[in-house]
Amino acid sequence: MCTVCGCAGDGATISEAHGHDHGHDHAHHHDHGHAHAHAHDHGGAVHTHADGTTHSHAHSQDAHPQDTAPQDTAPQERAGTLDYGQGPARAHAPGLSQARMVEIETNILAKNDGYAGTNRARLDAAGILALNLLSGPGAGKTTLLVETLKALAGRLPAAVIEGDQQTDNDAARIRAVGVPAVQINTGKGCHLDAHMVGHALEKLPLPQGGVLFIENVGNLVCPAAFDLGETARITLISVAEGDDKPLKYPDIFQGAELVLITKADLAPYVDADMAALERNIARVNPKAEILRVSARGEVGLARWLAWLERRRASRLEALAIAAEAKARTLRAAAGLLAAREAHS
Ligand SMILES: Nc1nc2c(ncn2[C@@H]2O[C@H](COP(=O)(O)OP(=O)(O)O)[C@@H](O)[C@H]2O)c(=O)[nH]1
Ligand SMILES: [Mg+2]
Repeated sequence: MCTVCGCAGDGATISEAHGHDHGHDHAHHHDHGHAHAHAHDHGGAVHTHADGTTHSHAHSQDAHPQDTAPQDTAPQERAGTLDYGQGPARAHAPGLSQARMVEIETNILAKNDGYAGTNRARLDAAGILALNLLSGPGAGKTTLLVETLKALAGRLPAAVIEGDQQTDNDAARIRAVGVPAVQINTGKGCHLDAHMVGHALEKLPLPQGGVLFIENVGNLVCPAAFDLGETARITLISVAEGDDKPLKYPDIFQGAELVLITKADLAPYVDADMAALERNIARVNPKAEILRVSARGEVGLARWLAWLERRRASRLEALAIAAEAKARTLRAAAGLLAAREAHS
């Protein structure tokens, strides 16, 4: 995953929910282990930091002799394929041993999980259904969101966090339909992480009892590894991407509760084999629900909206059950205390 590209959100900036600009970006330092990743990844690569400073690292492998473990980094070879995904890290980076990659990953993900837990607690407290939308670039996430938000207007509260490497185009598209949106620019980063989302949550009017859509950076690989504190993941794949993509990029499909096959209107023009695509999604994730949708001509839009309403209802019900259980525990504790006092 991201130990390969070293991306850990350096240079990320976060915009205001209503697009107000204070004349500068809000840059945040992200303390989740990238110091390690930077010290060892891309020898000589230039890094831009949150404070705008830029510097390059030009470490030779000699400086970190413990990182070189040729037996670890050799790919498995079979029938014309060099497979770099078989070691403990299931990835490869020049000059890094598998053990070091696992250590870096574990550090980054443990810190991320801490922030994700904080986000989750906040979203639980506000009764929010938070959906992490994942896809390759251009699968139609923002277009579907715009159509969805228009349809939901006045029915349930919503807000959006947008993730892209650069520009606030997508947040502007969301704000144009009257829904608050915060844009996160990840700079060289290829995914959102829970720390960035935590900052974005501070800038949003939280849609109490409603839905928070988090549009992740368009990328079928890295975003899969990062828990943002979401309630559920939705993976989108357009009919034009090829029916074998779930097999080629399984991670992004495996964690999804729902897979949306987008741009269904284009299926006849791109020779899409919908049955094969659905079969391949089911092979990597048999539990995922699959819906075909189009933002043109409204194919499947009603079923998608019904899924959203259902999911929001089940989310609120689950939170209510948890709150009742907690209330029972508190009452039992109070009863126990009262009984003890009566005895003493
Ligand atoms: N024909 C068709 N085009 C779509 C559909 N959804 C999105 N697009 C187009 O696909 C391109 C990428 O869409 P966008 O929403 O920006 O994708 P994102 O990168 O996943 O947010 C744009 O040119 C959209 O107009 C759809 O359902 N049908
Ligand atoms: Mg988009």
